[in-house]
Amino acid sequence: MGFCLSACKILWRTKYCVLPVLSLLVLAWIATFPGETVRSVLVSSATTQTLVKGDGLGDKLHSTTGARDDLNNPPQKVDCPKVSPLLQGAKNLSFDSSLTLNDVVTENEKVREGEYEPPDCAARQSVAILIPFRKRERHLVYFLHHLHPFLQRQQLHYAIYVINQAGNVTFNRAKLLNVGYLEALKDYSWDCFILHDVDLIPENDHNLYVCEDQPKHLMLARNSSRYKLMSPGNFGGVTALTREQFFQVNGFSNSYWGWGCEDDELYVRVKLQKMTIVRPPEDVARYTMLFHTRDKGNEINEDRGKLLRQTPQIWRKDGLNSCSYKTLSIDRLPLYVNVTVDIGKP
Ligand code: UD2
Ligand code: MN
Repeated sequence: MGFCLSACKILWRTKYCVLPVLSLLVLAWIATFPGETVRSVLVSSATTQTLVKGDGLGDKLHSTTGARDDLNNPPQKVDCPKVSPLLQGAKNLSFDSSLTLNDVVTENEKVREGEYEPPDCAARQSVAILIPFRKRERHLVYFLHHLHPFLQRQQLHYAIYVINQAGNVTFNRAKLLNVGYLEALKDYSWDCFILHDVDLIPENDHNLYVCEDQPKHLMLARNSSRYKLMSPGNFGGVTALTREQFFQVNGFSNSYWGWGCEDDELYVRVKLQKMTIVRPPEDVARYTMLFHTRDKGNEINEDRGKLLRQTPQIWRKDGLNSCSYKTLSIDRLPLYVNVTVDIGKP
């Protein structure tokens, strides 16, 4: 009994030393484990922490199997083939006067807000189609009716933007296309821009609506000129420039009010940058032009020749970087994005 009492007294007096000594002993024991074992102990304790922190299924999968990525990102699509198997070649186009915009909406249920992506493969380019527009509703119905299936057969990721000039002041095709470029880039970083008159319908889907390493002129012949080849200096109607090419030339001039020469001006800008023009094969780059007379408000621009001669001096300060406008509305309609814009006046 006396021995017990004195042993207890000793333990009581040394109680502050016993705990640290015990801890040191445990640590020395862990240090004798092989490296891998220690690491796995640390990892599993971290895993446990994650599991405790998150209460969703996602967190549990992340910390245990890493399978969360598979759940959130569907399997990557393979690239679409270089030549789409859906192409049909030359086509005789028809223009049924009873066709309505609603009919075209019904025909194109897979198009959402003017945008489409091939379901089975990853498109090789993302392409924004820009249409300068005012009061050509009938032409637009035919354009959408033909272009949506045409672009889908080419297996493109694309969207159609209609840039609608508000008011009745003189039309300015070039400035509308600058606005289209700037507005479309707010939606998506498009690789390629197709600058497209609303009244030109491509006849052959081998005329590919993609960009090349040089600016491309896609319209070489049209029915209204009995398919006579356009002169090599022509750059109007339908052209394709990458995001970078269009940026490099500072877009179009904003100063071409009324009809004429804004397309020639873009050509001069391209040449000033030492770029060349590429073209599809002649038998492929054919278009049907929908009939029209000169629109009211788009009279011939009498200053066009004088302006054109000034291009080398003005291209740096007149273009995308000086394009001021007021967006009045952006309507995401089923078959196209309608950007209505006040671009000012001459
Ligand atoms: C030629 C060019 C065109 C352009 C124009 C001169 C070709 C095949 N086409 O077309 O690219 O250079 O001359 O400016 O070389 N628009 C409207 N509403 C209007 C006026 C014009 O929507 O009131 C749009 C529409 O997209 C039309 C485009 O602007 O297709 C060009 O105007 P155009 O058709 O009157 O000119 P055009 O056929 O002489
Ligand atoms: Mn025209």
